[in-house]
Parts: sequence; C-alpha cells; structure tokens
Amino acid sequence: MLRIGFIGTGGMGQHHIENIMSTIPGATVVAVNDANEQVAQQVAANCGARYIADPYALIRAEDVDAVMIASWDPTHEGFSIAAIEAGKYVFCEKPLSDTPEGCQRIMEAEMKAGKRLLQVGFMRRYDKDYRELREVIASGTIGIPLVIHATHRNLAPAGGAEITNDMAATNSLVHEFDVTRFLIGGNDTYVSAQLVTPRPSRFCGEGLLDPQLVYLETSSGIRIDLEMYWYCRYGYDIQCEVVGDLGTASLPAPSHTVVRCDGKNAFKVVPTWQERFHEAYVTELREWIASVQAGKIVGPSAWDGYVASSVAAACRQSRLTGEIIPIEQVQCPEFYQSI
Ligand code: ISE
Repeated sequence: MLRIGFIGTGGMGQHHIENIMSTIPGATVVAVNDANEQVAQQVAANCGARYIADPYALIRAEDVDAVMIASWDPTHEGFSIAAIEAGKYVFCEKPLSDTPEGCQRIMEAEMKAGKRLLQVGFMRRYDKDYRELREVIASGTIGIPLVIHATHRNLAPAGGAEITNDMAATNSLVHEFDVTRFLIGGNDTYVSAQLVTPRPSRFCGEGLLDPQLVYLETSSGIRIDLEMYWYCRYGYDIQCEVVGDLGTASLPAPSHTVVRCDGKNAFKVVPTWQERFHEAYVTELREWIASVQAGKIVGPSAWDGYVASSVAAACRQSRLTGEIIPIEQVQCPEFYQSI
C-alpha cells in the first residue's frame, strides 16, 4: 500500500484525494496539509488521514512514502524541492513552477538525487482522446502537421480565485504548451511566442485581459494558435484541431445526449475541468502510483514542466513588449534525455 501525504486540499486536491480513496486500491492518503486549516481538517476527517500543520513536517513524516502537491501555484517549487531532498517520490500539479528558473532549481535537486522522483500533473497526456489524436498524427494519416488551433475556455476561475494576467499562460495555457508537444512528438521545439489581446470581456473585472491569444512557432515550422478565455461563461470547453497536408484531425467534444426541444438541438457543456477530464485524472493517478511502486517514474518530467514554463515566460514578455519573443531554453540535460 502506497502511503501518500497530500499538500493542498482545495478543489483539485479534493478531487485527487477522492479518486485515490475510491478507485485506486494500491494507495491511501495518510496525511494532509493546507494553508486553510479548517478545510484541511475537514478533508482529513473525511478520508481518515491526519492533519499536519507544517507542510515540511508532512514531507518528512516516516509514514509518508510519496507526496502529492496541489497547493497554490507559487508554493510548488519549494515543496517539490523539499520532497526530492527528503528522497520522496513527488507528484506536483502544474505549473511545476511559475518561472523557468524555478523549474531549473527543481531539475538540479532531482539530478543531485540521482534518479527521477518527480512527475508533473499534465493530465491531458492521459486523456484517451488526446492519446488517440496523437496516434492519428503519428500514423501519418493526415500527413505532416502544419497548423494547430486550440481553444481553452473556463466558465470562470475556480471558486472565484483571484487571477492575474500572467496566469492565462502560467496556470492554464501550460496545458496547451505541454500537450501540443505531446501530440507532435519527435524533436520539434518551440522557437517563438507572441501574446496579443482583444478588447477585454465586460465580465472579467478591472485590469484583467481576457481573452488572450498566443501564437507559437516550432523549429520545424508548425504554427500554433491558442485562445485562453477565463470567463467564457457557458462552460469548460477545450478544443484542438491539427491541420496536416493530407487532412485534419480534431479532439472530439465529450459525448452527451443530444436534446431537441424548444426549437433547439443541444448537448451539455460540462462546467469544470474535473468533470471534463475525470477519466484522465484517474488514469494519471493509476499510472503514477504503479510507476512509484515499480520504482521507475515515466510520466511528465521536470524537463516537461520547464519547457512549458519557458513558453509562459516568453508570453509574459510578449504581453509587456508587444513583440514576438524568441523562446530561450537551456540544453536538455542528459538525465532527462533518456526518459
Ligand atoms: C486549472 O488550474 C487547471 O489545471 C485546468 O485544467 C485548466 O483548464 C484551468 O484553466 C486552470 O485554471
């Protein structure tokens, strides 16, 4: 039985904990921590774990075999490094860090530990539709990929969370930066990013730029356009279409009963990412837990977290300067090349 210590018991943390307790027989949650003690105490009581007030004490606890982090984004780096230094396996929700430099510090800690201990929560790689889309591209059916159009719309920020203009890229589009690499495969890398904004929605609040549009170019010349919309107001909607020189392939909309009524022909759009990607989250946990038990982590790595974060950093610079920004990345360390 893998004993997990959990840091961060907000919406995403609770979803992971419920999945572990209800669907994964080989693992259990033994300890929890959150900056909001009341919520953490409640979650602890619900899942039969103990509450530990100090997150670093939770990481060091002898009965914690592996640590999961789903706390506030800026805390991810510190908790990840502490877990690695304690020699614990760690699953860290995205973003691995808000900055590429933070990701580099995590990679350094992991390389010092001498083996892979960390996995990043890029759960779309576990979604069956993204996996199928990847296979279609790899099979050559649509020819060579030329363009990717993707849309990332949230009903509204979760739980009324406070968001900043940077978070469109650091918190949300990091999924797109990661999953488009996953779809294309091979040695293609991102070379430049541009971020532009239309006039803002009337509903996003003072000072926020929403939606935001990002244009990326890869080393082989693929162009990618991305839309991030925090307050689309109609549901949680993720779309992706890959245009090749022989055809196109798209992510299907999740299937729901089609209702014709009142002059409409309609199906539901789910409100949250937990619903949209429920199966992907469960598969992600199952595969992570199996890999920890086998002592060999194979899921998204700190390098993958670094790549996504370096694209987000270029987006920020583009928003501030209005320019197309070259994406600067360090050489991928050998440690991460063989995995
Ligand atoms: C959220 O943090 C997530 O990870 C969701 O998957 C993403 O779609 C959403 O935009 C983020 O805010």
